[in-house]
Amino acid sequence: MTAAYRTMIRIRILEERIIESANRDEIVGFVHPYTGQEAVAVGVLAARRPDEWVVSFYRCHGHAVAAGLPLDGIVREILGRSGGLCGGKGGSMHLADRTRHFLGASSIVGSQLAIAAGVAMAEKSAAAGRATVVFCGDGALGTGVSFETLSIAATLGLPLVLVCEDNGWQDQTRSDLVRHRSPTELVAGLGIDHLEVDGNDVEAVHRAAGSLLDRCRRERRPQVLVARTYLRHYHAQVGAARPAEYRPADEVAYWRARDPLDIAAARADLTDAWRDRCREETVREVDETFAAALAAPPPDPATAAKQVTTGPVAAAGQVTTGPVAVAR
Ligand SMILES: Cc1ncc(C[n+]2csc(CCOP(=O)(O)OP(=O)(O)O)c2C)c(N)n1
Ligand SMILES: [Mg+2]
Repeated sequence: MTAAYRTMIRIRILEERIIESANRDEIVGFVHPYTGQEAVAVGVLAARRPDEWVVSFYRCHGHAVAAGLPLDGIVREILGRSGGLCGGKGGSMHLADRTRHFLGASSIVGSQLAIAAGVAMAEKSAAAGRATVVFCGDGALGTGVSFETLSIAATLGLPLVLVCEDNGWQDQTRSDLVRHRSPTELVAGLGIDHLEVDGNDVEAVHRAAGSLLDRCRRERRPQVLVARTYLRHYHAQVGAARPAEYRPADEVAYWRARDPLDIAAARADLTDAWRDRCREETVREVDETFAAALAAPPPDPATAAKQVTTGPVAAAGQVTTGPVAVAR
């Protein structure tokens, strides 16, 4: 439990530092903070095997940290610096690290399900018996591509574990205003194995994810975990521009009182002194990482067309044939 707590606070402090940086206009493009949802990434990814593929979406910082990607590479990528995980050219919404089986993150809502289903299709015929993990928001379950993907995954028996982070909102729209059924009801309607869990309770998430992953590896068919959670901050900001609070005050207060870090600390009897020390150590680590990243140069313009690969066939740094190469 202390390891889970450490990873959760690492995500929390990283996100708080990212928000500070965005407020100073140090980050180009959108930033989607993961604060409040830390227990989902940490609980799920502690249950995956390190060689199982993970596919994420634009709210990907927490998934990247929980998957064990290096903090330095994450921060440099978000700040658009050389040495970033994708050479500083992908930014906040596109963290990827194939060496750690973190395939990448997509900013097109729902598209990550189809990408992950393709990975699971390849894994189905492999001998390793691995599951593929994909994260999505609750709004993503309203997209056509998610239904097509879940339907084909169930039909073909793809070893896919979908983790739906149900924070009740999609950007500044309440999900129940635009979606006829809850994520659990939608998945149940498709006849897919699923569990619903308190997404702010890291232990409960870990237990549920562990059992779904086991069943997925054993029985080779899709599984869905719906984790009820909430964002502590807001949907996203661009540079320093962020929305005023758009959610009801009592709802925000309810969830703020259910902080996943507090729940984990109470469960493991972590003292305030231990938590303070842990916070201080993490703040120091994150501050040092940011200082080094901010001192690093932006990507060399000469590398602009490098790493524009279309698949494992292409060697790193090579531009493969196809529209991108033609456009050059
Ligand atoms: C196909 C597509 N439509 C719309 C958008 C704009 N958009 C970005 S995030 C978002 C809300 C998605 O909500 P949800 O899936 O619940 O995830 P959350 O942001 O709450 O984590 C929308 C509509 C997009 N990126 N892609
Ligand atoms: Mg949502």
